[in-house]
Amino acid sequence: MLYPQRTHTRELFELNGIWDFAREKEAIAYSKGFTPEKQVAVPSSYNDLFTEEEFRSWEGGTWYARKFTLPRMLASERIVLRFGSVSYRAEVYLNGQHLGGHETGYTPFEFDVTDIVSFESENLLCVRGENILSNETVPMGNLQNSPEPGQFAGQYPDTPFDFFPYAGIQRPVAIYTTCKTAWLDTVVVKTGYKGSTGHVQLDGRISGHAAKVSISIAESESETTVDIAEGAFAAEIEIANVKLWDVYQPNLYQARIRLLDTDDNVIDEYTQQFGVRTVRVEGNRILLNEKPVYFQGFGRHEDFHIIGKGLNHSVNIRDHELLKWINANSYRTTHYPYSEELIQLADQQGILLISEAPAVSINFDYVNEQTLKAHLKVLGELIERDRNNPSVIMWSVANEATTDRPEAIPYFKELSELVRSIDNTRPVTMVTCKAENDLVMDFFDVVGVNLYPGWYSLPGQVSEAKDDLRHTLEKMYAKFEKPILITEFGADTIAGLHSLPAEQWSEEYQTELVMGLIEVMRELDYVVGEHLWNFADFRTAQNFARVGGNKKGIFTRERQPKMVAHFLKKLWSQPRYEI
Ligand code: GCB
Repeated sequence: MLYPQRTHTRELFELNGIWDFAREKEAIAYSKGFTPEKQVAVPSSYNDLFTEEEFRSWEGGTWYARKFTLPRMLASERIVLRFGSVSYRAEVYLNGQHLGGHETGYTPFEFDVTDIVSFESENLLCVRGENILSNETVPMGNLQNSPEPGQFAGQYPDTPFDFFPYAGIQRPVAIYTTCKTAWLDTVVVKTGYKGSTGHVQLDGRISGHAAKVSISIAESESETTVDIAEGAFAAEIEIANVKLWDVYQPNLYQARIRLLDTDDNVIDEYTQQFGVRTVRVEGNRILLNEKPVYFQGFGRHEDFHIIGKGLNHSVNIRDHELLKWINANSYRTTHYPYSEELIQLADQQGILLISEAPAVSINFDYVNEQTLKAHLKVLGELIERDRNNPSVIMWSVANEATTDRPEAIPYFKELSELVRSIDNTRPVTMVTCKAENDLVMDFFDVVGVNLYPGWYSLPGQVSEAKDDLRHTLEKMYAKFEKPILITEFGADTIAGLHSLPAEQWSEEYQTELVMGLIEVMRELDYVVGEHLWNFADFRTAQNFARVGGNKKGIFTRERQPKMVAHFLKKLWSQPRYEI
């Protein structure tokens, strides 16, 4: 699905702002309009907007409604209604008519509403959201499970993962138009280079009737025209003196794609941005443009005061500024697909992303066929969505599943096969918390591992934690013989709490532990990166181990540095590998 844009042939406007809101408490036809309980902001999570607990922890049906008017000059166009995401599931109604639904939050969906919208009167848009998680959703929830490593059981709300289950219309809602005759549906860009010549393979699908496609790349002054056969086209383009996309050198190209009729009239126009770069694994290295890259960065969350997981450009800008300040080069979109707008920012700013499916804490005590189906669906949607973004250099299919169980083997085999069947241009990882007992690493190119010595084990014992880390990594490498990326390590830390000698929860302890563990990682040549947990403090469900959320942030939730940030900044200012 294409990201919506305004072009010479497409109009675009957003339906963000203030909507009406009500919880579904009665068996009435909300879809035809309802009496609001509250007003709500879109995009935003609804949970932290209001003062009442029953709204904050509400997981059942939520109804959103707003009216909008369409200008008559668009009456001849095809009209599409698009949602950036609604968590966890949505049913959409326009003028009382059911358009359809979408499951698994965090990925976009859209409806052709050409025959339903009115140009004579106001249109009423009603959206039913619902955030009831189960053993058949991805992520899972409401399992009433008992704790085991990697499972955050016994919390309120009952989530087996460690972040607040924010919900609502968390990303933009938009209407865009295309011409009714024909429009570009999808485009896939694959890139490579030889010497100074860039190679771009562009494959697209169209709907409707058009004769050919013209593709021009402004930066390279090239124009190619190809025919359309059975709704598809393919073009190979060369870019002389190509400027590669790289970390903090985000050279981007814009492919202007125009569908033409037999008289060369433009029916549809869309600009697809891309970067020319390659990524692959060789031996113990991940190579970006054939040069080894050492990952220094974080696991993160889309999380901020009041808006929860709602898209906020200001927070996104601040976060990327902090990443640059601290000399990080990468992050993992833990534990779900981040907004398209954030991925685009990473493209523009040259930040490497590991894009993760929302499969966190999958527990094989509860998995059934439906779980796998939901997982495959959302993983496919994520790859379709992000495959043209040069910042995305690896896929992560899951975080901390109980992959020490034999049932995990066929499940993860299927996931890895799906990824490779859609995209063979990026390495694939899975993030384990089972260390050398993991049974599914054979299916992946890079080992991702979360390890918390000095926190969940060996509390307060930095030196023992370092030995423990070394020992675990040695065992893992002996078994898997693949590059290992440390995808999480760290310590909860209350900003402003100090202690000498260092004690758990203090800034001194976080600094000593984190810097000590990094020393060990850097002794081991097969370790290809250090991703700290977490970039910033974040909201979680409630339980006795979480004091106002997870405090493992290197930055506070307000996005100010803790002590350790200054040490990381210094360490990360020197490249790990010689350039
Ligand atoms: C993990 C999880 C992450 C948690 C973190 C922690 O292993 O992947 O979601 O927040 O540990 O702080 O316990």
